[in-house]
Amino acid sequence: MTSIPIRQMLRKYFIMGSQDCISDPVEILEAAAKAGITAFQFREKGQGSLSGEAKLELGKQLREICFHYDIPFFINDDIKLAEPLQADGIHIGQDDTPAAAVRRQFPDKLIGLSLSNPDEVDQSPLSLIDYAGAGPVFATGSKADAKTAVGTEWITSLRKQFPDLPIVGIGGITPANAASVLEAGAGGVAFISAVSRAINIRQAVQSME
Ligand code: TZP
Ligand code: MG
Repeated sequence: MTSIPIRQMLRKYFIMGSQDCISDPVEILEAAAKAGITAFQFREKGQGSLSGEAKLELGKQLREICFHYDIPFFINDDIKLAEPLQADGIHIGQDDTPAAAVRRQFPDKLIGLSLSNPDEVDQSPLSLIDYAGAGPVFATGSKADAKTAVGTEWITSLRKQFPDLPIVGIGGITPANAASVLEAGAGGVAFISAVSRAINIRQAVQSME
């Protein structure tokens, strides 16, 4: 289990599965790790994604890289992989296993929850989670069922309502707009395509500020 403080790990949070990658996911994660990402989420999901044994095998390779570079490893949704992949945390959406059940099953793991609008905030047990993923801040092409982009105003509003909640912005975040997400009050930025499809991964990660 990682001892890195949650706020530090949210700073540059890379999310990816093989479906997001323009080349070998293992090489992409290795390059992103060397360039300074602060957390990784394995999100093998959507069109073209792996399942079953192939998903587990890729997860193990990505997990090894995170161990090597001391980068906290999160699993998206698929809580049955949390133990086999020795995940530090689990990220869930509003339609996944409820946070209360995840917390019961994994008292010692970190839990992240997606928050896209005030109704979701009202129905979410925020005291049980470790951080909120707020967005999509900008339009995204990486999630087929993404909700409407909510802008940096959503970050501002969450920050005002919950001054102590660790928040990471997600959705359409690039080196060109990351600063606006941080200035709105997010503790960090989460991104898929800006790095998984980057020509220069090092430059993309380093300029997320
Ligand atoms: N949740 C909200 S937007 C999104 C997820 C998983 C996709 C983010 O991908 P990108 O490529 O950084 O827009
Ligand atoms: Mg989900």
